[in-house]
Amino acid sequence: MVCVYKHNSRAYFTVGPFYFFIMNELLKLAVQKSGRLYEGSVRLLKECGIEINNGNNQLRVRAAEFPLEVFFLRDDDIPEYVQDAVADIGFVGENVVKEKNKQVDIIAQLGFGKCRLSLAAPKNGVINKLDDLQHKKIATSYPYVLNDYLQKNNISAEIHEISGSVEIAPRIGLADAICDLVSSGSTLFTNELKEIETLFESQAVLISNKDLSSDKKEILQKLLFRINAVKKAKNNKYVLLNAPNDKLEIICSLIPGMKSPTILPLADKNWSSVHSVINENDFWNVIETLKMNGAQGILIVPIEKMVV
Ligand code: PRT
Ligand code: ZN
Repeated sequence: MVCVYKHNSRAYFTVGPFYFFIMNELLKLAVQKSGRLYEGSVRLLKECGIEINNGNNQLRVRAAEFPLEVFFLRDDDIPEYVQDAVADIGFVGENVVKEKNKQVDIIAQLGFGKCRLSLAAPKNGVINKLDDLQHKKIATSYPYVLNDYLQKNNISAEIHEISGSVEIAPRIGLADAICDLVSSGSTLFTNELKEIETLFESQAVLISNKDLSSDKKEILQKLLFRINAVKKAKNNKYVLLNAPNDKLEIICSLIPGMKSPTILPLADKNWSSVHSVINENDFWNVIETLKMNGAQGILIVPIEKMVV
């Protein structure tokens, strides 16, 4: 049976033991229209159970079964639109947030679009470290963050702002060095440049307007809950192994899991099956130590969602 009722001016409906808010408001999310962050943004929403169909290349699309409206924009515009409440939240590179310097809150790191902003100079030239940039010309699309970084390090250099193909600037005589995003390093390599200093590491982040209504904050919390479950699942693996009973204590201490491991008896009375969760970061060390302590038949399985 479905029941609809009101409490504190909010509408709810219940289906059996479950209850749902009836959201009148939609949270407006800005994502990149096309480019390096588009795929990751849509994939993350999908992993959160939020389907958006941008088949006709529309500017805005209503998500299915979640109170979200997605705006497709150029990444450079997203911080300003979020600051001005044209959008409530956005997925955008932290590098763009820092460069645009708008009044927005960074709520979460999203784990894709990873890169770093670095200074680079010709491979066989005289510039090998930050101090060598004194009174030199640097080409960049990041004049604000570069200027800030140079000032903090007492370097006086001439900044040339260019909007694309920064990596060719030294070769055509426009600048002595560049400041640009690097991910694999192959663009620097192809252009015979070497990295001399990293200003910061970056990845896609979730930014928010500073004055969301309480309804919108509530939707944002629901979205964050899903994003965190997806991120945790990606950082963890489910592990199943067989352990001799006299080694159970040490093996369980190596893979404590979320609360504690599950231990199930095997047909062979001297052995047990242990199930737990293992973090991606120290994965190989832990697996080697498990083996050294007698674990056998170790199976590692990906986790789709993880709610702690
Ligand atoms: O059209 P719109 O303005 O929306 O997009 P855009 O062309 O300005 O941005 P886009 O799609 O190129 O990048 C969007 C975001 O992706 C950036 O703001 C970063 O947050 C992130 N990102 C991650 C990168 C890179 N990696 C990256 N490698 N953005 C750009 N690059 C470029 C870099 O500028 C350089 O030209 O790739 C080259 C270096 O790559 P490697 O692999 O050769 O080192
Ligand atoms: Zn851009």
